[in-house]
Formats: sequence, C-alpha cells, structure tokens
Amino acid sequence: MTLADLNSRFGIADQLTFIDGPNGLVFAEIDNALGSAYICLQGAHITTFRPKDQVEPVIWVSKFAKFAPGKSIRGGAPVCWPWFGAHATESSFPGHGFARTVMWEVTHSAALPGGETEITLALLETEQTHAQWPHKTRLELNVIVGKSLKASLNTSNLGDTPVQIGEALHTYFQIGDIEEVQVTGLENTVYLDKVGEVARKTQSGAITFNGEVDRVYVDTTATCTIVDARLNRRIVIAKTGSRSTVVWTPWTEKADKMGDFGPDGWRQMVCVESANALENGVTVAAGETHRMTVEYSAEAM
Ligand code: TA6
Repeated sequence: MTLADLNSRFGIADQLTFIDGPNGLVFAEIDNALGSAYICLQGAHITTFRPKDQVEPVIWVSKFAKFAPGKSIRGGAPVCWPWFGAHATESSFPGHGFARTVMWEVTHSAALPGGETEITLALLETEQTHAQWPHKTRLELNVIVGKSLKASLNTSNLGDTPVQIGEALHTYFQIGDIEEVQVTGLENTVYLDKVGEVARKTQSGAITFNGEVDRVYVDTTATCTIVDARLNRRIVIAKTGSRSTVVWTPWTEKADKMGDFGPDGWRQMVCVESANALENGVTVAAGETHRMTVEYSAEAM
C-alpha cells in the first residue's frame, strides 16, 4: 500500500499521518492533544512515546539506531515473538523471534472519544516467517496513544492444534541516569540472573543499577515502577496476560559491543519488558486468542 493509500484509508486529520522514514521505512506519526508517538510499520515498532505533560519522552530510542529494512531498531518497544531470547533449537534463527524485523500492515485506526488515537497492525506472514514458524497464527498489535500508551499483543491460533509462544514487549524507557533510578514491584520475586554465572535468585528490595543487569523475573503479574529522581518522575508499567518481567541494562561494555547505543546512550535507558519467557511460555489452544497488554504512564514524584 502506498503512503497515499495508507493516509486515505487510515489517516486521521490532526492525529495520524503516515510518513516516509529513513531507508524506505514507513512510520505512523501520531500526535494528539494528550500524547505523541511514532510507530514503524516494520515490526509494528513503537519507536517513541511522549505524553504532552512530559518534557522527556517516556520511551527511549537510540540516536544511533539503524533504521534499515530487516534490522531491529535499538530502542522503542520491540515486539519479541514467537519466542523470547535465543530459539530453543535453531541457533540460526533470530534472537527474540522475527516479528520485529518483518513488515506489518495497518488494519484499523480510530479517533477515540477521550481524545486518544488508536491503531492496529497485523504481522504479514511470508515464506521466511513460515520457514521459522510453521503454524497457522495471526499476530496483531493494538496501540492507543493518549496520556498513557496502551498496547495489546494478540496471538490468535487459527490452526487445529495448540501452539506454544514466548513473547515480550522489549521496551526501552527514557530515564535521567541509570545510576540514579530504581525499579520497584519485583521485590521477593524469583529471577534468572543472566549476567555472569546463570543462576536463579530472589529479588531483595528495589532494583538498583551499578553494572550490567539482565534478569528474567518469573511468575509475576506485578505492576512495575521506574522511580527516576533526576527526571523527578515515576514511569508506571502495568500489564495483563504476562507472567514474566525482564529488566535489562547493557552497561558500557555490552552497549559498546552492540554499536548502536552511541557513546553513553545506555545511561539514559532501562528496559522493563512485559513478557512470557522461560517456564512462563504460553500455550494458545486451537481457535483461541492470547492477549498480552501493557499500559505505560508517567507521573510527577
Ligand atoms: O531482554 C534482554 C536481552 O535478552 C539481553 O540479553 C540482550 O540480548 C537484549 O535483550 C538486546 O537484545 P537485541 O537482540 O535487541 O540486541
């Protein structure tokens, strides 16, 4: 669909416009009285979100992100699906699944009565995706942009046998400085610590950061909060349909190796990812739909 077709079918005056981005990538630009966001049609990738009452965006995107076809974008809210992390058996398959690097199509848009803007995208399956995922499923992302950002990642099983998925909204949140924030909500929760010797531990108190952190918290439906003293705000991360939360900062060495954080971009982000990972993988029965939802909001401290 051309840009003109997208705008005539799904554009909304003064709220939603489709624009050309770098390297032929197409973006939905959402800007209403309550908030603004950009969503790349590749990966249905929300690249940033800012409530109008916030100076700083709530969602971080790297100034050195590679916006290129087939490449994951550093930052935003990458859709990890239909597996999280490395594929269970195929090391050649992409980490975190293929959803974030393939094209999606717009299927719906609406101006909501409360002033929010809604858009729905669906993953476009190809021979390549079927080669990695030989199941009859449909994946949709519904996004509502307002004072908060709501997203719902919906997996429908169109086949006649159950399918097992892993998933995450691998969201990078904008913060003042990683050494001055803490994440609350996961106290006393068991996690897999992926830094150094992989081990299962239990969270004691709030999460603070003074080095690389890469943890998959399991069996948790908790709302998490990023308490940011420097930006004098809290970012609240509420979720449903998710039993894992991943907390990640690459710190300097890993960020440098990844090459798309820039010199110190890692200081201004922390990932708090609503997920279903490890033993929290989801079995979607034939004919059923599994929904994982998040709501991101910012409030003054
Ligand atoms: O969610 C944390 C994590 O699994 C880390 O281990 C690190 O690999 C990160 O995701 C980023 O992965 P990416 O494939 O986006 O570079």
